[in-house]
Amino acid sequence: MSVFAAVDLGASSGRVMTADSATLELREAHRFPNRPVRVAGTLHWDILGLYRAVLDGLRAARPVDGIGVDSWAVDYGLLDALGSLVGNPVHYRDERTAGAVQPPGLYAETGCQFLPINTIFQLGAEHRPASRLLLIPDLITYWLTGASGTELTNASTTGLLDPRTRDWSAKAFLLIGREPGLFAPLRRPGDLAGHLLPSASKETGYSAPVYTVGSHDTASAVAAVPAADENFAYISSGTWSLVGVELPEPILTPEAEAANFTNELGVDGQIRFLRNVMGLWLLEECRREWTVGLDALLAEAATLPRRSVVDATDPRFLPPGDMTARIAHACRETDQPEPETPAEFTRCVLDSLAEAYRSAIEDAARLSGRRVDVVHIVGGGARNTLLCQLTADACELPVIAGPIEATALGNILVQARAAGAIRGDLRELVRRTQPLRHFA
Ligand code: LFR
Repeated sequence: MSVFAAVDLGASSGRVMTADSATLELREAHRFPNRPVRVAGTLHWDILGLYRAVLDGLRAARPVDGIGVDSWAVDYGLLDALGSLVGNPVHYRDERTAGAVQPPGLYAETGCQFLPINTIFQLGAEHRPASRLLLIPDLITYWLTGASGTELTNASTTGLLDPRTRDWSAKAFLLIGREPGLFAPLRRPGDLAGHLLPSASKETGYSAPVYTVGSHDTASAVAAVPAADENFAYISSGTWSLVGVELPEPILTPEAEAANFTNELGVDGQIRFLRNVMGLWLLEECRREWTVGLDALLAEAATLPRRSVVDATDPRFLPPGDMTARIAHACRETDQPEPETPAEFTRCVLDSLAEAYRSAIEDAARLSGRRVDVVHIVGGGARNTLLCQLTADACELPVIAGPIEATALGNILVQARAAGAIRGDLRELVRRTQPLRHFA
């Protein structure tokens, strides 16, 4: 039996989780907040604080047989010729990309849904000179091991990769006047990234191999969806909700572009054909204005009727701050009653999410021809009983909720398979070992 540690950095919190290859029972070694910092008008990630917390978490995890790192996508750190960090990574919610527009022809090349946060648009607004760019999980892996690479699933969110060749798109790089050599060489989930450097081992108290995993958190989460066959839709529900189907090949048609669907790579080369929905970010941001606890809010929201629904894919909800005012404004604009109490806002957010899920699943099925018999909700949102039920009602499909820590589990499964500690169908292992809840 071997034990593996997943470093999973989310937009509002990070965690180090462990599981052994026999039971796949997840244990939390360390959980820590991830609080962005605005400096001189720019919103940054506190990357060194996060790295400190990763080391603390790995020490708390005790000796493990492998480590893998995943995080949110699209963001990066820049290094100089000596490998030192150039400035602090900028948060994708910073306004520097607010004016971004999709160049014609780009979608047919990269299959990336137009979102101003995409790396390609961030690079358009980037003025710091650098020799090398490392995506966030690759940067943490670099600090742990000294080895640099660009993990493929995360590379597919940059807007610079061609999902057909699974390699960089020369055309996309030409558009922004950069060279693919800015990125470290591509590596794949399951590759050995390296071993903990002596300086890192000193902090953790042990040495261990570091594996490349689906370093895009959504790739790891969808790897741990307990689907029994291909006729399913998934909702990876956390700060964002990523909603779609899994396909063997990308869809790069004008119809897919118009429907704002993206083609991201999965851990075994699958395509995640999905739409980004704002997700529980809407509620997290509202809650920063209130003092009521989440359980009380959800209990009261469950007693309320559905009243107003806003478009939970609207980029106006992207930046932080004033969320209740923005939601109320969106209701007013569409002649719907404005929520007034925290419970009413909560109900409006959850109904809006359920509605956005229904629309994304219908569009995914229509555009791909894939039949959807069941909806899997994984991630933190799988804990939210009201959201799961509203989703089942809106989609008129059965919903299976869980695992809640799908990302950490997907991360560990890929390491364990690479190390030869587990074999066979990863999803079958998830079905056999993880608690799931059913909604109809
Ligand atoms: C989810 C996620 C999404 C990505 C967004 C921004 O945590 O990784 O897949 O679109 O964050 O990076």
